[in-house]
Amino acid sequence: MSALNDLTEAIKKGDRKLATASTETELAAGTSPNTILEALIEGMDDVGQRFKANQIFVPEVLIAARAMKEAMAILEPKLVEAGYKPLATAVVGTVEGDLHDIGKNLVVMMLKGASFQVIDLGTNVSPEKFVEAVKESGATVVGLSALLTTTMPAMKKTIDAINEARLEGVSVIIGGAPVTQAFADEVGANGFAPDAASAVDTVRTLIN
Ligand code: B1M
Repeated sequence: MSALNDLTEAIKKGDRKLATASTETELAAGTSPNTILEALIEGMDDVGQRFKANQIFVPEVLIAARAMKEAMAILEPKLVEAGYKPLATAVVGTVEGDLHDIGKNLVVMMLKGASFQVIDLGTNVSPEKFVEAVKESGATVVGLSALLTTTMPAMKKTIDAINEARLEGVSVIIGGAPVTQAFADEVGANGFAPDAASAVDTVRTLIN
């Protein structure tokens, strides 16, 4: 099997040693950083699809994401040298009053794995902080996560703040266990996703 196939398989299996060794082998062989990135993304896409289909669960996704992260740490400087541009920049966080971050972290990992630059604001993020981060970074995507019914209104507050700040060309996607498409429509979000893999699909649609 070629090292590029090894790379995709390493991410699918969450084998960080194979992921980092194959990345180094490919770089040493002169393979372009973009080609290596595509192989990594192919692995992560597969993980996302199997997660969506309930064939694998959160621990497997976290293990795959860790392998991806370690391979990316080797690849990133080479991508920068090669003038690589991420698909888009996304600002992601859990809304004000809410400290749950496991689902949000999965969304962040999946987006990174799909070639997005992600600014992770963490948890308990105020509307003002989201607006400030978008202004500073020029992000075109904002991802909001909420796990509590009591913090769902903070999603609307954040969307209202983004609209009031007249941030041009910014799409907002929301998600989290109590969040539904109907709620997303009600609060004026541009997109909703029930899980982290679907979040990547939705964001890809929003930026096109
Ligand atoms: Co809390 N908690 N919790 N909790 N907690 C829930 C959410 C709850 C349902 C438990 C219950 O009562 N059955 C309940 C909410 C009830 C409600 O609102 N109706 C609850 C409560 C009440 C509370 C406290 C108020 C408890 C208390 O102190 N009395 C308190 C609140 C603290 C606060 O936030 N201010 C609290 C605290 C905590 C812990 C700190 C102990 C811990 C969080 C640790 C952490 O996140 N670092 C915790 C946990 C772990 C849970 C449960 C058990 C698990 C949540 C989780 O991580 N799920 C949860 C009960 C449950 O769900 N079984 C519960 C796994 C995660 C992968 O799923 O986050 O849904 P999820 O993410 C999914 C999708 O929703 C989606 O993709 C992810 C992966 O596919 N998704 C997005 C998420 N964000 C997205 C964003 C997107 C798109 C998709 O686009 C941007």
